[in-house]
Amino acid sequence: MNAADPFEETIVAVATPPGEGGIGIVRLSGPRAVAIGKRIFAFTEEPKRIEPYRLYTGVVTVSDDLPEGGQDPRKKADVPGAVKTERNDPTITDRALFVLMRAPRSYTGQDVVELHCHGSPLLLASVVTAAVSMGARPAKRGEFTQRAFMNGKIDLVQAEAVADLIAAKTTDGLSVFSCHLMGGLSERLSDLRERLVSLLADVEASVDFSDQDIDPQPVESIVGDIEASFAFVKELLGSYRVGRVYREGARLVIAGRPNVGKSSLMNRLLGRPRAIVAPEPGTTTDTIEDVMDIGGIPVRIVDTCGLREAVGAVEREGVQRTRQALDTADATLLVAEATIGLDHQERAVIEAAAAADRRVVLVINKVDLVASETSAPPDLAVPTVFTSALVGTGIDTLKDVIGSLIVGGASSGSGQDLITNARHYAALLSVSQFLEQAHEGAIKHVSPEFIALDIREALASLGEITGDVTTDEILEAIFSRFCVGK
Ligand SMILES: Nc1nc2c(ncn2[C@@H]2O[C@H](COP(=O)(O)OP(=O)(O)OP(=O)(O)O)[C@@H](O)[C@H]2O)c(=O)[nH]1
Ligand SMILES: [Mg+2]
Repeated sequence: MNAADPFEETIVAVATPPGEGGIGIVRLSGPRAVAIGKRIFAFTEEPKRIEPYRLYTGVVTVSDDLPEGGQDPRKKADVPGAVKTERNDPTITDRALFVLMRAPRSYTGQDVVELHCHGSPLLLASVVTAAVSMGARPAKRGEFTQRAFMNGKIDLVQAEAVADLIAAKTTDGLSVFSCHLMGGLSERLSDLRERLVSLLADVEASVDFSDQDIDPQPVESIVGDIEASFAFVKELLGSYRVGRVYREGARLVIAGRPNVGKSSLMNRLLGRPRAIVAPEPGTTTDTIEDVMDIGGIPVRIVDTCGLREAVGAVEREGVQRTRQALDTADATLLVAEATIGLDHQERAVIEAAAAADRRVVLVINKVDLVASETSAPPDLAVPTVFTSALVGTGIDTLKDVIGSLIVGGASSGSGQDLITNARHYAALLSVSQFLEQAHEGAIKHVSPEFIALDIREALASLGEITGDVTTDEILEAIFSRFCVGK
């Protein structure tokens, strides 16, 4: 490492969440982690040599006048575990634990020291300040994980999975991201990489021998190999429709005429009175959103202003917002009343959603008001659920239908090598386009150099996903999503 190497800097941050807690951890990573840690922490029994991966008890002491490299204001704190403030010499101490993870067997691949203190935000901030006064630098967002990536401990897919795992909103999402973190997706991508590399070798061999009298790899076998890789990429791309919602959640818009019970349904789905419900039409004038778990998927439910010929300015704006919400929905609940047949506007919403390949469920609400069993309009090929938001009938069925509509029949939490991330999707799309080009070239017997070029481009796009090929901007964009301390 040279002097300009950012890894030469020792970084420090609070690794536990902000706020008060039983334990708060300050983490140091870098060549001076041990030296700085030892100056802040006094071992109960000073070890001859600090053993890594072993917890030591002791006292953390931070003081405004901690001398450079020197002796020991800790002695001034005669009540360990207490916070003591002396005039002219404020000293803060806490009983704590010290653990060293020695490079390269640590999260970042560098020497890492963790000081496990009590979870006082002020105390932890003081420990960080003390470490900084001793030469550490406050860590940037995601910098510990970025170092893990730079040191080859994890690839970029795994690094991103750390942020996704921390932010997961449902247990199914958690299991998808933990699979990514454990390397499940990386392994599949590396299989693909191997296939493409061997394909490239075959194609390049035929370039080398093309002007000689040696039989190159038969075109059919190259075509077949490209097709196999292409199918594999297509399958991964196809998983994005479901995978995306684990990461970003799905938007479910509840729409329909005024007073049909949209807000009542939202409240029933959420299990609490989130939106105002009233007997007169026009109660909801704006969009109202809330998040819940439906079948393992984080779903953002959007209640809307009833669709109608708007007269006033507020109504017009409300209806306009409903239209916008419908345009960005992953799925729509079109709510109608059991006592009234569907009107043309309701049919139009269903037909528009179906035409735009958006998922829609027809909800026939207020079934408690009709004596005989109602049936779905036979001409509309959409899933239909009969509910009473007032009584609670049909709500579980509705949740099941929404769940399977969003994941499209794939059982939630199954294939865990899903593509969940727009960046991965875009890069894979480009892999598939280059493979398509290579395929076309091979079929048309173009010169193998061109096929080789396409395969190289496909490999470069693939490398962007795992981080074999990357730029500072990509890294900045990824790690700035993290919190400090991760
Ligand atoms: N009988 C019966 N009444 C219902 C049902 N669902 C809702 N209601 C009643 O219908 C009225 C309107 O309900 P809301 O949930 O406010 O309807 P909305 O579609 O949100 O109405 P707007 O916001 O005005 O467009 C209220 O008096 C509800 O109690 C139901 O399933 N059965
Ligand atoms: Mg309403």
